[in-house]
Amino acid sequence: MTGQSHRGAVTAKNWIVLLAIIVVASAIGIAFMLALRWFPEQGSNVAPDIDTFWDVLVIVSVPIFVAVTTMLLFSVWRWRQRPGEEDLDGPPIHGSTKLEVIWTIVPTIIIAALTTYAAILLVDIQAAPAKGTRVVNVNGVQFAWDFETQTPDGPVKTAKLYLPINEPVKFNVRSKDVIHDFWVPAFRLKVDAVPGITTTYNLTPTKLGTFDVVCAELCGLGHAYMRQTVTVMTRERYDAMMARLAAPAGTPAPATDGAAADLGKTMFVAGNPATGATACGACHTMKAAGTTAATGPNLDEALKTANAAAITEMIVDPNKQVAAGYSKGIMPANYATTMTKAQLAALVKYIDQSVHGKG
Ligand code: HEC
Ligand SMILES: [Cu+2]
Repeated sequence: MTGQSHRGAVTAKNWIVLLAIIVVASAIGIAFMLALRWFPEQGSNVAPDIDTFWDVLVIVSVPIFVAVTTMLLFSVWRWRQRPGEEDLDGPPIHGSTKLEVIWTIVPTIIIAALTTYAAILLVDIQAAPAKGTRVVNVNGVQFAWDFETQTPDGPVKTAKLYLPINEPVKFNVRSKDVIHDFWVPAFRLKVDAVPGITTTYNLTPTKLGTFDVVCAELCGLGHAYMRQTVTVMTRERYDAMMARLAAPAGTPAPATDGAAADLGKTMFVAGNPATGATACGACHTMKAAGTTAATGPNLDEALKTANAAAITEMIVDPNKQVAAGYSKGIMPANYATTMTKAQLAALVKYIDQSVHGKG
């Protein structure tokens, strides 16, 4: 048996209360959302525009969320089933063309307006860079970025990104293997690094300091280690830095044994940012170096019986023999080119001594 449950129409008083709730809750919601610090400091010329865009999205979407939630809760409360109404049915509804037109057109206008705003903003901040803009080639590879900057002394390859403040820069982003995504949160812009094509964006760093560079596309087991830094410096410091990095290789080899051990440890713990050699300690545990990472084998155990020659081979050609239980392709295979012979020798000597307790 069916019957009808009537609760009476929504009164003008109901509407006033509902509207008041929506207005007050929206105001509180917007104030709260705008007070939160969503982003890191603004490090580029485009950051303020993008943060403003975010604020606009917050201001538009909070009232919609609040209104929908309020009406939903009101309906659940108002038309809830009461004892004895288990077999009743609501009055039949035949739709309302007027309502349907409104709830199609209003969201369409809101979305179209926001999309237009976003498109104009994007075109605006990605206007073609002026001629002569500094170009940095950004290369993604599992699992590191390297940066190649043209300088008067030739190209300089670094694992840390260096930029002068208040000078526009264009990034040419490429990948050598899978899809990565070049992102400096403080700069706000990001773009995929796609094998086979070059993607770009340009901006002007506006804040001195060191900021994170991260990969924003899950690219394999070492994805989380794909974190480097960008240092924005004054033009004078930048020029001096580039001139130093562009100096021909073959920096004087350390003279004494003590210095060689220091160099070996430095290579292990810090790698060689200037050439893109990732620090071993980022992935390996080795007691003497004080590192505890577990992406690769614990070297104290893995190298118990290995001699210097074997260690050298495992470093320069890690895919020749992959350690049991680990995947191929995580350990960088570029150490033969990112380290000088002297650095490699010092590193191997340091590891050999460390794991065999001769340190
Ligand atoms: C991104 C992470 C990562 C970095 C950086 C890294 N490795 Fe590895 N390494 C691995 C993984 C994973 C394996 C195991 C798979 C393999 O053998 O290729 C491995 C294997 C090894 C092995 C062989 C161990 C065995 O049991 O056979 C040695 C030796 C080694 N790494 C030394 C180094 C040294 C020295 C450096 C720095 C120059 C370094 N690794 C940098 C991840 C890394
Ligand atoms: Cu990546």
